[in-house]
Order: sequence, then C-alpha cells, then structure tokens
Amino acid sequence: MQVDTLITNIGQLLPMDHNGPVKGIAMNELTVWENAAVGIKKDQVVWIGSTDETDQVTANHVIDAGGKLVSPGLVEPHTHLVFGGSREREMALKQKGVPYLEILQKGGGILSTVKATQKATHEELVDKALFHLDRMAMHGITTVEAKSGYGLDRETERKQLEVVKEVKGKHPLDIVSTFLGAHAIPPEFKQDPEAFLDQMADMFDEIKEEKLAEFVDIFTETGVFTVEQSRRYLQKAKDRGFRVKMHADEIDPLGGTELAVEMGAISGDHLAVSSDEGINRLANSDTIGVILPGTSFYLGKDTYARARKMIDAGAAVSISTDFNPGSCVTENLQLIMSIAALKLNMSPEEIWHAVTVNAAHAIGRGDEAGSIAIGRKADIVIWDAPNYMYIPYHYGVNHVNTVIKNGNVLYQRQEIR
Ligand code: IZC
Ligand code: ZN
Repeated sequence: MQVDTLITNIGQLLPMDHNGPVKGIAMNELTVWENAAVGIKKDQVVWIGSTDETDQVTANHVIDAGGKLVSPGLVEPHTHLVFGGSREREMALKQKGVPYLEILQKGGGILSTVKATQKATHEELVDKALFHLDRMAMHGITTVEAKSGYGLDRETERKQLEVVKEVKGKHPLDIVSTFLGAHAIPPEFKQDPEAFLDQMADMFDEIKEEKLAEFVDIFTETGVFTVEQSRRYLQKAKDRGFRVKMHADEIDPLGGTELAVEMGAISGDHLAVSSDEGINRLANSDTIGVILPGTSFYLGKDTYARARKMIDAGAAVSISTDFNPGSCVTENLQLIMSIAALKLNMSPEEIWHAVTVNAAHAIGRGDEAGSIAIGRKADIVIWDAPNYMYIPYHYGVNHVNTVIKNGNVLYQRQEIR
C-alpha cells in the first residue's frame, strides 16, 4: 500500500476505537497495541499494523516514533475560548477567601470579562483566540469546543460567535461552537432575569440559520439561573433544534445534574457537587458527565466531582480544562489529566477515555475525533513518554513531541541543544 506518511516504531498505540461513548467500568479497559505503525494518506488513517509488517507499505515520508507513546489528538470539550482582558487582579481576592460567586455578585468575575469583551474589537478577539488555540495545539489538543457568554447582549454575543466562525477558517484545529448567552445576569437585568433569558432565546433562530453555534448552554447556579429558568430556556433551545449542554452543580447543589439528564443534554458539565440521585440518573442516561477538576483546584476548593461514584455507577465521563480567564486559566489538558488522577481517583485508563473518545462524543464529534482508526481523520500525537500511564504521572509540563492534524505535522518540539 502507498501512503503519504508512515509512523513506525510506536511503543504503545492507543486506538480508542469505539462505536459510542465508553461507559462505567469499560472505561478502565484500555486497548494498547505495542510495536505498532500507522499509515496516513491525505488527511486519513489508511493502514494500521505492526512495525514488523511495514514492508507492506511504501511511504513518501516516514516518522520513527522511537518507541514512544502515540494517541489520538486530545479532544477538549469545554472552553470559554473567546474573551477580552484577564482577571489576574482577582487572584488576591481569592487568596483572601472571597468566594467566586461573591466576586461575581459584586460585578467582578464573569462580569469583568464581559466588560473587557464588549470593549474588544473583533480583530483583537480573533488574535487572542488564535494565540490560545496555538497553545492548546502545542499541548496535544486537536479538537476544541468554544463557548460564547462574555457578551450578555445581542451585539457582543454575536461578535463572539462570529470570532469563532472566523477562527475556524484560520486555524487548523477543529472548533465546535456553543452559544452560552445565559452565562450570567447582566446588571441591567438583575431584577428581571427572565426578560434577559427571553432576549438571549430570541437569538436562537439567527444562530441556527447562520450556523453560528451547534449547542446551547446555560450556567445553572446560585445567583445566576435557577433550575426552573434553565429548564424553560433549554426547552426553547431544543424546540429550535439545538442540542443542549449545562454548567450544572459547579458550586451549589441545585439539581443541575438531574436537569441535564431530564433535558437529554449531550453533556452535563462540572458536576462537582452532584447529588447521589443526580449521579444515579446520569449513570442511567446518554448524557456525558464532563468533569472540570481544574476549577475545583483553581478556586481552592476541597470538594471535587465524585468521578469514582459516577464511573462505578455506569456513567460515561469526560474531563476538560474549562479554559477561561477566571476559574481555570490553563490550556494544558495534560495537567487536568494529572488532577483527575490525584483528586478524582481516576485510573490512567479511565483518563485516556475521558480526553479522547468520550470528549469527542460530548461535543457531537464521536464519528470523527478521539480515535485512531482506518477511515478516520489522522489527528495524532506522539508523546515524549514510554507508556500511557506516564502522562498523568509526570505532571505540570508539556509531554508533546509531535502533533499531526489532518495528516500533517502541525507542531514539533524543538531541540535547544
Ligand atoms: O469566566 O468565570 N464557571 N463560568 C462558570 C465560568 C466559570 C467562567 C468564568
Ligand atoms: Zn465553563
């Protein structure tokens, strides 16, 4: 067989080839092929075999993986990619013990990013998003979900969604757009959050027609939107043909996990304080639990999502950075893999399912991203690691050696000596 690129001498290959999200104890069963090789033609994987069988393949270009680990490109299912400004000045408040929701109530937090995003030009936001996407790519991510939600008015929410659309055309990573107009209550609507939600829901039709977003999301939280408000808003989104997501049970246990399941959400995200009942319902549903343990860590909390209970009960779990300027300021999903090992007690096998196949299903990309399989897009990472357990183990640094996106080398670690 003739291929464009052949990756040979792969120490461990993680194909992650599944027909759907991987649930419950199956998350702990990881298929690993040793001494493997992968052939790529144009943007697709066309051949997978043993390094000993590569005489069957003629390649224009050979990459010797040198016995390293090779995985699918990581899938990042929850980011607030497009925003103006930054919030480093709030770190001192957090150190004094001022809670996240109190900072928000006083007009800081999300609302301070909203002001900066309203002020920023389209071009500034595009440049900033491209910068963060480059950094995600360098850390092994090849597909990213991106939310709006720092506009909280029609014009700025549109601006954010249009930035995502432009960035999609400019950046090699695949980007999946989510409308999070319901991210906070703007001060002018403090007395009437329902009217604000109506205004955001009035944007659904144009967003659908112009294909500006695939998913609709809401922040269901104390001082933000109630479960009842969220139910009504998400039902409207579903009636307009959107699949829905939720920021559920991040800080206060309001029953957001139960609502995500009730609404048939593609994912319920955060779930840091889900109830037992919420976890049971999640486990018996098709909703994927996207856990963001970096936010618990970054907000200085002792409470982490009960991932063990979720997986043991049978749920499909994914993990994500939640990259945003307030509650988790990192593009490094590998760091989150370590936090998942240390604070969620997830096994390395579970963690790899969480950042590939399950993350892809959480953003409706289960058919194209998150696996290495014949006929699939060639989104592949070669890691400076001897095995899959090594990535969560050696924490806080970038282990990427090479990122291949759509069959082409997108990033390669540079030698400095
Ligand atoms: O900007 O603080 N939780 N939304 C809900 C966030 C965190 C992002 C932010
Ligand atoms: Zn979020």
